[in-house]
Amino acid sequence: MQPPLGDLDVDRFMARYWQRRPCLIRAALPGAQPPLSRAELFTLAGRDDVESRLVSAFDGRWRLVHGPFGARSLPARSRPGWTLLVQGVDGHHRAARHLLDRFRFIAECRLDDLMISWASEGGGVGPHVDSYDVFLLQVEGSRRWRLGPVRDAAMVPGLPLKILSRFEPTEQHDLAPGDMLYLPPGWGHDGVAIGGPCMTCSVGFRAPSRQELLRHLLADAADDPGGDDPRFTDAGSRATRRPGAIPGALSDTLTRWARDWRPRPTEIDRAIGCFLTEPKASVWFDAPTRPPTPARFDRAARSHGLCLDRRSRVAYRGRWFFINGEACAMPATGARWLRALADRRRLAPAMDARWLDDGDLVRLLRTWLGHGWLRFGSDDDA
Ligand SMILES: [Mn+2]
Repeated sequence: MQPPLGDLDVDRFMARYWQRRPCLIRAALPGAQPPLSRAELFTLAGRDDVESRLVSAFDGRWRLVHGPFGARSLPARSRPGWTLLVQGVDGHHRAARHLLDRFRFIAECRLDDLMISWASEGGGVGPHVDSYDVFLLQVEGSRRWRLGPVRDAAMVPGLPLKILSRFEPTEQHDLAPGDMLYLPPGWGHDGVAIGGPCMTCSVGFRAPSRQELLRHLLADAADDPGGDDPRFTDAGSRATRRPGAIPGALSDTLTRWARDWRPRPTEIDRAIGCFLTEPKASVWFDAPTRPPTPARFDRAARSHGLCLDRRSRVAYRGRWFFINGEACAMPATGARWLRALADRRRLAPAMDARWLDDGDLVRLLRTWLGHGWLRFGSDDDA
């Protein structure tokens, strides 16, 4: 599948622009269509398992409301100055997920989600800055983007959303359907619908922070002391006259435990993979009501193949395979098939599918299918 970069070579894009500087790509995806209609987007915003926001600036007053939004709770489409933002559309819509598949020239564990915004004339979320990389693909109508480096990160105080108080754009571009703007983290930007309503797809990539990793690593370590878990002893200590004070020996021992603690390399590997494949809090999987018997699994997999659920996050490294925040040791013979599943998000059907002869692999796949993480067929069928 072609990367949506128009005439720009993907290696050149990565070397010159990724994480470095903004890049405007005219006709990045010629003939781009909205992956879903405005009506479908509004319907999604009415669901309580979908994260949505309404931002308006009526009479110059910024307002932010969180969804879900009932059919009649959004402003009139003809009223200028508002925008609806729907997060994680890729988890709910096939064409939206397919759009993301074009961005697989970047490791999937860096992918955040597809956010789609619909703005009435003049609508936008104001000048702001993000800590994520984002590809802003125009799919309907026109949007005027102004952007520039952030010299002053101060926000307008007292607003429900973060708006740069001193935004000094250095560039301005009007994007038509098929045009795309790439922004690295830390660039100020402001996009406004011009000449009528518009729809924009934001393909966001997450950059993990050290704090986020440590939270996972320490939580894992807390759950699994890993063999010996020493306990403080103070035989021979004297009666205290200051019972409120922490005894020196106690403090020394605990300090030493904290200082000497090192995660084992395998714990680090696990924590990294689990952290990077953790589904978002809003994600739920639909487990099949009746998991297939081994015989039916074999028949269905041979004739339809398997694919990952749209919401599943997978990754591999070394002897570990990670799926939706869980780690499993790579099965010895099935490793190449699991890596293929992660790289292509599916295992193709074939009557002679050799991956179905691998008992360890099939046991894993059946378990994951039972969780709703995998399905028979391809994502085109759903
Ligand atoms: Mn933004």
